[in-house]
Amino acid sequence: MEKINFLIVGKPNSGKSTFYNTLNNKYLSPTGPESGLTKDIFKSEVKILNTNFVFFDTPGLRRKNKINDKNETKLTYEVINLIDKIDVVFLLVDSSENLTKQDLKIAEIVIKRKKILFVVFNKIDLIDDIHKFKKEQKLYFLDNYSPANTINLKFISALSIESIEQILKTVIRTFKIKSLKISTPKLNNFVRDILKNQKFPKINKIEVKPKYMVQTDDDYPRFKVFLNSSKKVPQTYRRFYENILRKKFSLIGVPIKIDFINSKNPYLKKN
Ligand SMILES: Nc1nc2c(ncn2[C@@H]2O[C@H](COP(=O)(O)OP(=O)(O)OP(=O)(O)O)[C@@H](O)[C@H]2O)c(=O)[nH]1
Ligand SMILES: [Mg+2]
Repeated sequence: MEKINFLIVGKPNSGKSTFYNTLNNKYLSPTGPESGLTKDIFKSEVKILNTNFVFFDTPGLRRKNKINDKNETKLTYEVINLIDKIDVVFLLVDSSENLTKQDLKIAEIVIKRKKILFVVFNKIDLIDDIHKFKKEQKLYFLDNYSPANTINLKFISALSIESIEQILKTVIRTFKIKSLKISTPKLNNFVRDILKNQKFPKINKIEVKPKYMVQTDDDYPRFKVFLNSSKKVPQTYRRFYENILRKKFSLIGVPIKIDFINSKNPYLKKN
């Protein structure tokens, strides 16, 4: 049976404990309007959809310069360290406040550690024009986290979630995508196809083309792509390649990494 470690983080008062209780279908972690209510990490194990979920509720993370309590500092480090041992992070944002620097800072940590990230706009019931709100947030992430396929967006009201199962199904699906292993023949069929059908961006007037690619042995989809060029590829090329690769293999909502290897690389000569 699959086991998924599921961490809820976010600023104080964003509704983490409310969401945690809803997931557990039990009032385990105290909630309330006062900020900074949760003072410890809560952990629970629940079997849902044939999956062992380990849920973690955490104290709200405040900016470092706002903390002057040793215990809070210690807990903040504990939460940040916990991210390493986690599969899925739900970063809860209070929809009635703007997305803050602190939210984005937490998101960056999760992205850097190659974890599955859901940015969850909670308290959506407090928003007047939900349609407009969703559109704006989606656009923001598309513009600032390109390709946006790294981040999953959700809009919920933790007080009255219609279907926890629906949310957890998405989580399981994304978890499976992250552990996907694509065979070398499949990857090279893909390379052959794009060589036939695609124009590649030029570097110094030369169209930079892939020759061969493999997936590495990491715990998230990571690839090595061997190129016909000896030049370091620019960010635009990386994005271009990542987009078509994600599309082809439906690598949506998960971190991926592509290492481009130039033909002058000694590794390539050896092989
Ligand atoms: N309107 C609305 N209120 C919510 C929602 N979710 C939580 N709340 C309220 O927001 C307040 C804070 O909720 P908590 O779950 O305690 O928030 P928290 O993130 O755990 O807060 P800390 O433990 O202090 O970091 C409570 O008064 C909740 O009832 C929601 O979806 N809609
Ligand atoms: Mg709490």
